[in-house]
This record gives sequence, structure tokens and C-alpha cells, in this order.
Amino acid sequence: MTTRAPRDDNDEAELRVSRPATSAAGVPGVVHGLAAVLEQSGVRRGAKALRLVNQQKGFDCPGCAWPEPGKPHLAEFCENGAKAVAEETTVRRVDAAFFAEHTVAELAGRTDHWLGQQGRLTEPMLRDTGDTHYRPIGWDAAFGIVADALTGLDSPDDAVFYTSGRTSNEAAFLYQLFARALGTNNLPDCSNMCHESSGAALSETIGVGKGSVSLTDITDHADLIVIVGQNPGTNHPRMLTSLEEAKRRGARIVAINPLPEAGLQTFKNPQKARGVVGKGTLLSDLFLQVRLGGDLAFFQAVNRMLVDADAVDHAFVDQYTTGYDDAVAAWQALDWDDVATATGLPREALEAFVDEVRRADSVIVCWAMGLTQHKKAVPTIREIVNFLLLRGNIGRPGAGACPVRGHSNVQGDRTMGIWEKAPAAFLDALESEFGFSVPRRHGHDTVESIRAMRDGRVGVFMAMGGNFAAATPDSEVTAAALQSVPLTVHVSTKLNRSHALPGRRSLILPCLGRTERDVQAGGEQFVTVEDSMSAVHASRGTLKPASAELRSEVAIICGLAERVFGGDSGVPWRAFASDYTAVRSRIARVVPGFDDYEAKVAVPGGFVLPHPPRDSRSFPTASGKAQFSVNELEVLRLPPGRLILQTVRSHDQFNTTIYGLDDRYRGIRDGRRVVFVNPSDLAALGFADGAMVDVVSEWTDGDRRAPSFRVVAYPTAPGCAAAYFPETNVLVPLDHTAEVSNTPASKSVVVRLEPATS
Ligand SMILES: Nc1nc2c(c(=O)[nH]1)N[C@H]1C(S)=C(S)[C@@H](COP(=O)(O)OP(=O)(O)OC[C@H]3O[C@@H](n4cnc5c(=O)[nH]c(N)nc54)[C@H](O)[C@@H]3O)O[C@H]1N2
Ligand SMILES: Nc1nc2c(c(=O)[nH]1)N[C@H]1C(S)=C(S)[C@@H](COP(=O)(O)OP(=O)(O)OC[C@H]3O[C@@H](n4cnc5c(=O)[nH]c(N)nc54)[C@H](O)[C@@H]3O)O[C@H]1N2
Ligand SMILES: [Mo]
Repeated sequence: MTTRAPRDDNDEAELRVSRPATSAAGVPGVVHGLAAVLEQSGVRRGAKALRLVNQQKGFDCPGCAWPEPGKPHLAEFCENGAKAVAEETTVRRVDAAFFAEHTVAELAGRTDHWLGQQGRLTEPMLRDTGDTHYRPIGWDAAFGIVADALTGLDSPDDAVFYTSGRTSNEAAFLYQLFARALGTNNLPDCSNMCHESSGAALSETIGVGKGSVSLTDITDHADLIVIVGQNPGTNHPRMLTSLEEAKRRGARIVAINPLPEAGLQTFKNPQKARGVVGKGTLLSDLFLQVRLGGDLAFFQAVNRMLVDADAVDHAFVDQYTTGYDDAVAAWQALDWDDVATATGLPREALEAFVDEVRRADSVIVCWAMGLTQHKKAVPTIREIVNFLLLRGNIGRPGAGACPVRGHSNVQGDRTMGIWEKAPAAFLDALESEFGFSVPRRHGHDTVESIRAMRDGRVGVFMAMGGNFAAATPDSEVTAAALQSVPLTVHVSTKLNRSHALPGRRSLILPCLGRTERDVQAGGEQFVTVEDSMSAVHASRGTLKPASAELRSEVAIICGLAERVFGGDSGVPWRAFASDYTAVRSRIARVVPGFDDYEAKVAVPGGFVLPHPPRDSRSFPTASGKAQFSVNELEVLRLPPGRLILQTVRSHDQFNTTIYGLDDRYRGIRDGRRVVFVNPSDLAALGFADGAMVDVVSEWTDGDRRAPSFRVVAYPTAPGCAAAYFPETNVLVPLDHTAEVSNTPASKSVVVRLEPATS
């Protein structure tokens, strides 16, 4: 399998490589972000938008899910938040004339960068069977097509409803209600590719699938903050401000990562004068360059060392946990050679870490995709829970588990029932509130949805946001799967690859973004979102919409539902669309923790959802206690001549949205088709720095090839290469997924390099 070579803006002749940076943010960061906004949005619109990001009367930043502080700084956004705002507030438009000019086939040949740069979608578009182009279609006619297709299906399970994590609580709640009213739980979402592994491991061990810390635990209380498998300098830049605060009161920070990411080294805070003029704060006290996938062995070894040293909080273990003896027995059997091979770390490095842990009264572990996108992701996160439980580091100030979420409302979408395996209690509550029988069969997750499409078992694929074609693994398999579906429907703000790889019939339904004013029959509306630390608050758009034709996500779902179910189906779809208060009042009755919803979100800053382990050390697991687990170690031994490849984000992208072609902190300019390899591996493999290669992945069903990458000698852990997604998604086999969570294992793909074929 081969990807089409990019044919426009990724002319790699322009690519330049320099030394990686050793500090993040500071003045260049903010200047880059502002330049992006002003170039795309014009001075007045851009300045207005930025003034309102993450302020109590404004909108939630459409970037990451890092929480806002109680009293937001006047510029509570970061370089990458500014870029996310610029993408949405751009003055460029993808209108009917644009679609008349470009065939679908031509769009499919463009890069993700080019597609995203064309601007905002302005009106509903249809590509009918056999057509070469999309053409305009009215909203009513579009709803008619979707409603006919849905009601004509043999089974409601032949429909799939995907969600990306920018969707508001209100829209998410209505979207799952619509799918379940039709009769299916086929509600895959981006979480399936993201923190599913965290949710699975945490629900099993502590009884709640969400993080157990709040922002002040980090800024004010923790003695030690461990950042593992996360690159906050790029993906959660505002987290660096919190870490800097922690540092200034004496907290220590350990980073565990195969890459020496700039943001984990020094931070220059652009919001404070010392960041502008000073040398910045040295963030990490200890950097452990682990091998890809080595974290399970690492934490098993650390846990064994803590037990050997009797550095265990026995009172906590006795009172609150179960399974301790079995876990200890498993640690006693640990093979130290396996630990050395898996982690690539000397024993002294582990000892240095254990020293840090023993000196700290309270410890927080933060993580992101570096842990969740591996075959052993769930066991690894369970082992981190073991680590926290050993010293009672949960349910008290400054301690706990902190999975740092990706999309700004991905956590809220789950809370609202966007979940193919929603728990029975949620489904029961939905059923008694709305009086229809809610389906109980588990639905398809993201990978299962692709298999179902590939096998001809899907009649309608609908996406509430996101870019399914580019975000998912095995690009060629997924593209063919999507293109075989009788009807695909994308509710989107911007043009992307999924529109260019349409089903046999395909609709694009353009919607309002976070930044835009949302006026319905009942007046001006706001929506609500939940951040990474379970805080729920309002988000209010204020800018003029990109086009008068745009509808809100809520209005689109309700318009479609009314068309399918009619006006008197028992669910007041029209009333929901005209006043979102009506939606929130239903959420309050169905979802635990949302009573008094309307009043609580009226308070600036919103409210925090209950979290029993965090709040009272009660653990709603099967046993009623926190669960120690025994996790089997599997050491990845590479065949000769092979590397493990992780697929990461550059500093200039938000997932599949490519802002630009630079990755400043890693020293890359004007290009994305690069593969970072340790110099010792390059020497052993016989490739020179700068050589052009094809990256070839190996799987049981054959090879996959991503052509024409430039090799960059880089200080990554030996044996561990890195390259950007989505370009490398073609290399990730559909069936290469994490145990339990079924998340694509896109951080551990076995590859070989070959001299470039073109
Ligand atoms: N600007 C910007 N912000 C974003 C996003 C974006 O694309 N752009 N995406 C958003 C989303 S949806 C998400 S989920 C988050 C993603 O946030 P991150 O998880 O920070 O994103 P990645 O680029 O995937 O980086 C993974 C990090 O884990 C490390 N890593 C990989 N494998 C391993 C391993 O086996 N062990 C250890 N210890 N480390 C490992 C990598 O070297 C890298 O530093 O960011 C969110 N915020
Ligand atoms: N190889 C590899 N693959 C990965 C990852 C990886 O690390 N490596 N990371 C995975 C992760 S963590 C995630 S979360 C997924 C992301 O997967 P997705 O969430 O599907 O992808 P995004 O790129 O975030 O989606 C961008 C699109 O969302 C639409 N959009 C933006 N704002 C709005 C809005 O307000 N409303 C609506 N309706 N649409 C909007 C725009 O049209 C835009 O083109 O990718 C996953 N894929
Ligand atoms: Mo994500």
C-alpha cells in the first residue's frame, strides 16, 4: 500500500533543519500566534476574538482541554490557542464557487494543509452519486436525504454516528439521544483514538474514568509532578504556566519521554514580565529518556523498589485498596534484564526517580498520548494507579492521576453519553426520562466502525465534527471503507480530507464554531463544556457567523431529528433547538452531578463534577475499594534493522488541521515529511542524516509504505523513531490496537527504512 505523493505545498525542497530548541513559549510563541490570527482574521475581528478566549463572559478556547484558572489572566490563551482561534475566525471562505471550481478528485490530491487553509464552509453541499463536484443544496432537502437514508436502513445498527471532541455538551447530549432514539449505540468518537485507554484503566481501578486532580493540586500542593508521555509545550501550552507556578513554590518535576521535548526543559512565560526578559524557569529536575512502550516496565520496577524499601503507605493500602498481595508477588517475579531492555534506562535512573518519589509527600502523574496509544496502554495506566496507591497518592491535596485530555470538550462528550458502551445506569436514566426503549447492545467504536464500513455493513456514516478520514489509522483501508458507504454526512466548520473522500452520496453540513454568536428562536444561546479536570462552564460565541447560512450543531441535530421522527414523537426537538435551557434541564435529570445545571453554569467559572475517589476516597469499583492490578509485561524485541515509530504532532498543527509547515521546537522549517532517528541507529542502518527514505511498516497482512521522508538525525531514544501524523497514519495497521481499549497503537509501529523509491 502506498499513499499518493503530495502535490502542492509540501515541496520538501524547501525543508530546513536546525538544532532543536531547549525552551518553550516566551515572546516568539505569542508573536507567532498573533501573526496567525491577524493574517487570517483581519485586525479587528482577530483582536476581538482573542480578548474573549477563556474569559468568563467569552468562549472556551477551541484548542486543548487544559482548565482555566479561577481568575483567568487577561491573555489566557497561548500561541497554539491563538492559532486555533485564527483557524475558525479566518475571513477565507469555501463557498459554492469554490466547489464548482474544484473536482472532488482534485481535492483528494491536495495536502491536509492546503485543504484547511481554504477557509470556512458556508452552505450545505451535496455530492450526488457519480458526480465529479459538490453542488449547493438547501437545508430542508439535505435533511430529507439523510432522513430517507436513515429510515430506509434494514437495521438502525447500519448507521454510524461519529463525534469529535469540540462538540458542546448540549449538542452531544442531543446527538446521542438521536442515535439511541433511532435504535443504535454506534457512537464512536475521537476518544476511541485518544484517552480511551485512560478511561478503561481508571474505571477498573478507581471506579471513575476521569482524572482525580484539580488545577490547584498542581499549582499549590503537589511536591512532585511526573509528566509521562506528554508534550505540553506544544499541545497544552497553558499547562506550562501551571507547572511554572508549582516550580516557584518548590515542587519538583520529572519528565519521562523518548524525546527531549523543549517544553519539558525550560519555560519562558509570555504572560509575565520575567518570561519576556528573563531566562525562564528550568522545568524538569529529572529527565528520563525511556524507550517507546517502556513505561509499563518502568513503573513495575519502581513499584518493586518502593515495596523493597518498605516505602509504602500501609494504612492507606489496608483501608482503601484490594489486591495488594498479588501485585507484590508479581513485582517480586520481575526480571531486571527485561526492565533494562524495555526501558533502555540504567538502574541509577530508576533509583534517582525512586528518591524523588520518597522525598515527596504528594505526587501527581500527568500523561497523554505517549501512554494511551500503545498495545499495553491499559496495563501501563493500571500500573501507574498501582504506583499512586502504594503511597496513598489519591484523594488528598496535591496527589492523584491526571490524564490530560485532548480536545476542548472530549471529556464532556463522554459525560453526555457519546459512548458506544455507555453504562446501563445512563441508558436506564435516558429511557425513563424520554419514554422510548433505549438499545442495549454495545455499538461500534472507531476501529470497529471502519471494519463495518469496509465489510459493507454501514448504510449511513454521519460525523459531528472531526476529520475521520485523516485521524484514523490505515489511511488507505479507511478511505476505501468510507468511499463505499451509500451516504456520508459531515457536520463541519472547515474543509478537510473527509470531504474529499466522500461516500457514494455525500453531504457537507456547515456549522457555527465556538467563537460565533448563536441566535435561535428563543434568543441568543450559550453552550457548556467540561475541561480535563471535570469543571463545567459556559461558552458564549460573540463574533458574527462566517456565513448567514450556518446552523448550530444543536439546530442541525434537532432539524434532522424532527424530519425523521415528526413533530410529536415525545422528544420536543423543536423546543430544544429554540432554547438550550430546555436541553440543559433534561441533562440535569439524566446525568449525575448536573442538578441545578442552569444555576450552576450561570456562576462565573461554573462548577466541578463529583469524583468520589478525589472527594472522599470512596472507590465505586466492583469491590468498593481501589484495585491493585497485576499486569503482564511484554518486552518488544525488534527484529534486526527495524525501528519502532511513534506518530506525533508538530508544533504547527491541531490533529489533522495543519496550521503551518514548521515544528519550531524540534528545529524543522517548511516541511512535514521528516522522520526523526537516533544518530546511532542511522549509522547502524547505513543512512546519512538528510537521506530520502520510504518508511515501511510490517504487519501480518503485508507491508504499508509512506514514501519520501527526509531522515533527520535527532536525539530520540535509540531504536525509537518519530514522524508526524496524519501523514504516517497510512502505516498504522487497523488491527494494531491497544488491549481492552481498542485504541490504535499509533505510538508503536514496527518499521524499516528503505531508500526512497520516487
Ligand atoms: N497545539 C495542539 N494542541 C493539541 C493538539 C494538537 O494537535 N495541537 N491535540 C490535542 C489532542 S486531541 C490531544 S489527545 C493532545 C495530545 O497531546 P500529546 O500526547 O502531548 O501529543 P503527541 O504529539 O501525540 O505527543 C506524545 C508525547 O508522548 C511521547 N511518547 C510517545 N510514546 C511514548 C512512550 O512510549 N512513553 C513515554 N513516556 N512517552 C512517549 C512523545 O515523545 C511525545 O512527547 O493534545 C491536544 N492539544
Ligand atoms: N497516527 C496518529 N493518529 C491519531 C493520533 C496520533 O497521535 N497519531 N491522535 C488521535 C487523537 S488523540 C485524536 S483526538 C484524533 C482526532 O480526530 P478528530 O477529532 O476527528 O480530528 P480533528 O483533526 O480534531 O478534526 C478537525 C475538523 O473538525 C472540524 N471542526 C472544527 N471545529 C468544529 C466545530 O466546532 N464543530 C464541528 N462540527 N466541526 C468542527 C473541522 O472541519 C476540522 O477539519 O486523531 C487521532 N489520530
Ligand atoms: Mo486526542
